Amino acid sequence: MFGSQRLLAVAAAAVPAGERFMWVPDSEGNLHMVDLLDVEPEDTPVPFFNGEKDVDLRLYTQNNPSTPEYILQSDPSKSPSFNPANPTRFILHGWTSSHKQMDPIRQAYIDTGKDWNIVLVDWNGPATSEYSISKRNSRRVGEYLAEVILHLEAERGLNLDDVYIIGHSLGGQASGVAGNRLGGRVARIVGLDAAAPLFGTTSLKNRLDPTDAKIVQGIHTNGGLLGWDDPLGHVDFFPNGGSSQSGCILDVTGACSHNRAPPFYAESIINNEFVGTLCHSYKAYKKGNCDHYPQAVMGEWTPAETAGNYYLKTNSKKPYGLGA
Ligand SMILES: [Ca+2]
Repeated sequence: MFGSQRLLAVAAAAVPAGERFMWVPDSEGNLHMVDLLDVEPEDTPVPFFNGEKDVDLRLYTQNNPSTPEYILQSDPSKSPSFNPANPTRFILHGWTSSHKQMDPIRQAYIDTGKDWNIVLVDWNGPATSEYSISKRNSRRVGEYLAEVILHLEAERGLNLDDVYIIGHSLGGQASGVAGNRLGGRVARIVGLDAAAPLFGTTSLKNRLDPTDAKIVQGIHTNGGLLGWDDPLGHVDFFPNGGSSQSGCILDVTGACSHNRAPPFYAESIINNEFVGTLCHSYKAYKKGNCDHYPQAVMGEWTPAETAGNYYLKTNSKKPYGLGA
């Protein structure tokens, strides 16, 4: 980051909440000014959006662990390894990113040795616009994903009881849109620090909330800045309090903390030592006031009946999980 940008970042961080502009870092760490009042009517059409062209659905299985097949509604022969008998996971990246950001999650599923349909949803083109435009595009990505899931259900035997949608940042909000258009029938949606900027006035139809799946889990790592602060699911996890992550030094833009959520999830798949404790605040959790309350693991293996707000601490580097 250039020196002047760093100064601006510090200045932006010093601006009290409620101001009009904020700086949002892209996947390269460059800062972009976002006008928080630049909110279009919610259902503004998205011109030139072509789901099959703009969104790649990259399927990986134990047959093709690292070379994708592409799920196309128009040509099922491109994804012969899809097996409806296996659990399916759709994984969405965030703003200015690509499937590469979420590849460690693919690897973790493969490393379990179990059979899965792992689908990395790459929407890099629509994600790489001005933030407000990408925010609007993310709604269409969610709608397109819902169309594809309906197609897979009708034509290829996909069972929505075996489907999780996992999305980071803008991809987390897009996951909620997909779930909404599917009538909340998907088994689980996980919002990995689901995006906050410009979503403050967005209706529940177009952002992640508990009606979007049978179980919605929120994992909050930069709540109050780049990520959604309040609980948004049936169960919400707040690692290190949910706003600032261990080892993220001088994280004035929030990028380091925000981008911890995907590696937390990847680790949770293969080696889940993220043990949360039900509590009413991080302060109370740290004091030990909730030590006698229920515990649950965060991420892929959270038991279905888990509900409420869970707090945990993590390491500052891999492996992040600390155990009970
Ligand atoms: Ca919703």
